[in-house]
Amino acid sequence: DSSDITEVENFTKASYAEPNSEYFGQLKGKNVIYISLESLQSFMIDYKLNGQEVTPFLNSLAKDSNTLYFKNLFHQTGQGKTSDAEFMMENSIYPLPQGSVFSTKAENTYQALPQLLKENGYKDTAVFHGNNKSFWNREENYKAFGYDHFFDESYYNMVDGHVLNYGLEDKPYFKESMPYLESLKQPFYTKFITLTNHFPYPLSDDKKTIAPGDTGDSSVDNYFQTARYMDEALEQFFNDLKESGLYENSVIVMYGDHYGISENHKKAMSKVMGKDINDFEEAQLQRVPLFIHAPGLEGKGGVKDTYGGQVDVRPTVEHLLGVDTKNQIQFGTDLLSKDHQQIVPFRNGDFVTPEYTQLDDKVYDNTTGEKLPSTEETKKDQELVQKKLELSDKLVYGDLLRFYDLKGFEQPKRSSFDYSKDDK
Ligand code: GP9
Ligand code: MN
Repeated sequence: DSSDITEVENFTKASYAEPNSEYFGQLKGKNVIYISLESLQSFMIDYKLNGQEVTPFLNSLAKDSNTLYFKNLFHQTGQGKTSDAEFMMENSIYPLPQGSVFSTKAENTYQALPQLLKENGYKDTAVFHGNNKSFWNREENYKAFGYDHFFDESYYNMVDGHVLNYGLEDKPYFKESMPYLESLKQPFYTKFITLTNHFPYPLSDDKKTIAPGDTGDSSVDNYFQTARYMDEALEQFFNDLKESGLYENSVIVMYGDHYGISENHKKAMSKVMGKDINDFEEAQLQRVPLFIHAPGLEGKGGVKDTYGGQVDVRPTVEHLLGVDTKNQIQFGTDLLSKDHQQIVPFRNGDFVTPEYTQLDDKVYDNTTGEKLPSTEETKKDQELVQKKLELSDKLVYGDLLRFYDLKGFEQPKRSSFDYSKDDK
């Protein structure tokens, strides 16, 4: 009931982190392009396989002075995988401990980023994805989030040789997206969801431009090849954005959605990483890359070692866009703020801080990987993590945002969206 929303409101507002004045509004009015990087883990950035970079384009972006590259960002997804990551990016709320929030809670009231930005001068919102719009119940969630357009597989040429695994391959996908993107009113808010770097990482031989790994575990070995393909697709997309003129006026936010190599591949990953992958190291591998790239950063980028999670991306981006978030209900905080607290919950209640990692109530020193005794401090951090997850779940299960009156926010009307109406 409404006393529950008050509890959530008091908690989230108490953890609000003031924007960093060096960055607040730096990207005001820019087009926003999110890209979900399927299954990309941070260890791939700058990784060399047989002396060769796997993701040379992303590596170069990570070093670009117009990129904020976060190397200590962790995914916080549960069983909803890609869709859980989308949920956090746009709501700054945790996904569910069991099942997928997209599949079960699409009828909830949300105050999601696409709709929020419409209240801040954005004129069009769109998602691009080369799979069926019903996958992960996306269509229903996107209506609740305020998306005007959803270019799903019905807008692309799903022809032999271009379709693999879950849908359209990334290169034709980005290529065919360009005319739709250019048709949007500016400034726009958009999201692209890549697919090719998805388990079990198949790719036809003529599209492989790097040799596979040599661990003998085929999904790990092939992962390098599909990641390279995705990297090339992204470079092609950046070039097309430049050619269209959109690049100069856009911010491109790219994030790894979740791990690609599960804990069932520790043996192969030990070979890849050159060290024994135990539980502690497995937790460190849950880092996913976050790039915020924009010419409008005017050289204020850099590699950031701040610890954070996917729930923190929304307030970070909003503040760069000059959007005041003080009254928003959100569980994340601005990664660029000096008030950002570096305690990163995983969805199962484990957590990571810059100093230590807690897994199953066991505490590990990040420098040595050795076990440490619990202390007052670790117990306090654990309580905070539990409180966050508990209140977030209360919010979602109780559909509590329907009781929260966010000033200036207009609830999107589901019936006003028809995702089959755009010209093909
Ligand atoms: C499917 C794509 C992959 O449309 O998002 O889903 P995943 O299995 O990674 O959640
Ligand atoms: Mn995914």
